[in-house]
Amino acid sequence: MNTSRAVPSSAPSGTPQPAPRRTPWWAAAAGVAAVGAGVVLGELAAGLLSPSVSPVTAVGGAVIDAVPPGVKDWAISLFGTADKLALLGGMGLVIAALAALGGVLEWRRRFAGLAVIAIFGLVGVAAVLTRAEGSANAVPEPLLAAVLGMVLLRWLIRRLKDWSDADADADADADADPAAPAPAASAEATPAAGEPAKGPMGQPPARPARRRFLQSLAVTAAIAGVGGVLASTLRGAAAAVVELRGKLVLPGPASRAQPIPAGAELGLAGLDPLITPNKDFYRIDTALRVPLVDPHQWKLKVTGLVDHEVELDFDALLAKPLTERYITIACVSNEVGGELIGNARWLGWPVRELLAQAGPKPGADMVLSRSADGWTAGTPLEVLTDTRDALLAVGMNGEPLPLEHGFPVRLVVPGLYGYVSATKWVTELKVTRFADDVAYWTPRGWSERGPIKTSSRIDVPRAGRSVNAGTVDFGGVAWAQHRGIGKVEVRVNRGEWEQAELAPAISTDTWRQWKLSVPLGPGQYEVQVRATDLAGVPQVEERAPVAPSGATGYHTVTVDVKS
Ligand SMILES: Nc1nc2c(c(=O)[nH]1)N[C@H]1C(S)=C(S)[C@@H](COP(=O)(O)O)O[C@H]1N2
Ligand SMILES: [Mo]
Repeated sequence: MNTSRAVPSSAPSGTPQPAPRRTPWWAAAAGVAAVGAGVVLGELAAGLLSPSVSPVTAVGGAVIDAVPPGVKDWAISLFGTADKLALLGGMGLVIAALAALGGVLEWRRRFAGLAVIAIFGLVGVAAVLTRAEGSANAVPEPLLAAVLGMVLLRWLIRRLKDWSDADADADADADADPAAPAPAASAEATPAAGEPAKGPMGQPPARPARRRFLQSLAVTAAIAGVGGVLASTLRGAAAAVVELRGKLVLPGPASRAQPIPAGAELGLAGLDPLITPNKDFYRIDTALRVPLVDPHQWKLKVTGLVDHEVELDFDALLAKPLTERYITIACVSNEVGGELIGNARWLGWPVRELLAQAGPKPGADMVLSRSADGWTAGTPLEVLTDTRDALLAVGMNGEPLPLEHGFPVRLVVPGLYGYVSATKWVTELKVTRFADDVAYWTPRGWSERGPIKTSSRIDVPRAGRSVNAGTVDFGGVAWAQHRGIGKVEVRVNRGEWEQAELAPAISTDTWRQWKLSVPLGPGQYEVQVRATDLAGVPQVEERAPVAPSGATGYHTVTVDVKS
């Protein structure tokens, strides 16, 4: 270390020295490189230790959860299916900016930048801990990332100081007696091998210090780069499964899907399509990194309270007589008026057939389904053994399941929210009892049972849109899976409920479209919708949040009618 440390940022100088002025930029670069290397190694470690959650994906997931639904919808409408990519890109920019700031702070004041990185690490730990998919072995990664980032930043800033000090010394020499020998020939300022030796009168001793800093920066950037390549190679494994899926040809159904009755699709502009295309289908799971399951390696085990354990591989499953059904699935986290619901044509083998082979023992009342990434759902045994079309699904809208929707095999159960039934990448069905086993979300503030609540939504006119005075067309969807929708009503400005026209239903397991034309003069109106199921039970008016068992309340939109 140089003993004659000058004040680096305000070194008075007769000859203008570029380095000190550029120093904050180098400090910022040091911050970005150090944090980049840390983050990348954290991701790599996560790839090995806890494939389902990494520091970055955990923070990303936390951001997704924290963002209000309006902003989320806006981001999805802006970026479409690239919303997760946009989120990761945006996070990258924010992290880089804060890392640059950390570098400059550390340059200005020792530990200030390290504190910034430590906060990064703590945010990462907090995110990992609060993520649904978080587990104990996901905690060390953000800490490792932060510690590495801090060590690298400290190292880089020290070298940058050496360079800056050497520059300042050179300035001082230039200002002082030029014949005097250069002071403070410290180890750091000693020319390295290959560096031309400097005469006392010639080049400033800044050169080797500069080179050392730049070397260190390059090493750090290389760690980040190589780590990044490795991390993305891990991700490239996805490509192999994508290819297997692409080659897969699914058999036809032994039992065809219900025909779609004429008029089931009202064709109202702005109304969600009756059948949700796979690419638009909402995706909810705890895995920012999609589990990659090779169908040829896939096995499903039926275990627990059964007469015979059963094991099924993918070819055996495809050889079964398959059933095709339209089924609308929904997420318990769907807000009133929300989009976390979709209707698809699923192809699969009825779960009850599989359970019949296994023979559940008396006393069993729950099936704990487990996915390749360890997530679990607890479904009432009776729901999986009654006559409804609960499927071990392999196909979605005529294709193999998309990777994000559970390839190669998932559960689809009419009438229950996804978190208690729709296990994607399913690998085990354990027949058990609610008293003995607890599913993933149950200890996390969500109810043990999750029947879907009767709900309705206004899609047209879109909230906040203005429409022309005259006859205004309202339209939307209503759902009460496995009970069926019997009636949809609309009211304007809390007036009388008016019955909407209901499109024919595909089945009681699917949503139904509705529409109603209302003559409206110019002004602003509050419009509400409510549905009643086929048993005559209306949806709940009282507002309730999504936790613990699904939102209730009437979807309410404000419509501006222009003259
Ligand atoms: N393996 C796994 N399966 C899962 C989940 C999950 O986190 N992991 N989430 C469930 C939830 S909460 C819902 S709403 C549905 C959503 O299915 P989708 O993403 O195909 O729409 O998947 C269910 N299956
Ligand atoms: Mo969900």
